[in-house]
Amino acid sequence: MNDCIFCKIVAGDIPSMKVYEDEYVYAFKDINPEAPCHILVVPKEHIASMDDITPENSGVISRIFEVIPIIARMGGAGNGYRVISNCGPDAGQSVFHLHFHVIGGCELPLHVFPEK
Ligand code: DGP
Repeated sequence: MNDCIFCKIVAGDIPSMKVYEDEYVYAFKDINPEAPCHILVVPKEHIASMDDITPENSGVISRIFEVIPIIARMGGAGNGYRVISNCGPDAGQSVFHLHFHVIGGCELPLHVFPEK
């Protein structure tokens, strides 16, 4: 995708703080971290969101979940972490290249709406 910021990061056209890379997966530090460990894990292939996972492209999703525990430990979240993928406008997805936030490195609030 010509205008996709994460495709450009995967290609090395935009710099990133790489944490992990293999043939199918790229992981890098979020530019706006919300915890001591905040890493984005993306398929190298452009998939816009979770809504666009199909039987043809889903192999990379299992690969992502195989390597997330390694990536979390590399990022300093060995004591626990959370994986989030925002999908669509109500979830606040701002970059339309599928990505999984791996967040940890501290004790995380249990609830999406902490005031509840
Ligand atoms: P989401 O709201 O789930 O679509 O999250 C997108 C995340 O991507 C957000 O936490 C900030 C991050 N981000 C956006 N642009 C860049 C960038 O150019 N570099 C890095 N490292 N992260 C970015």
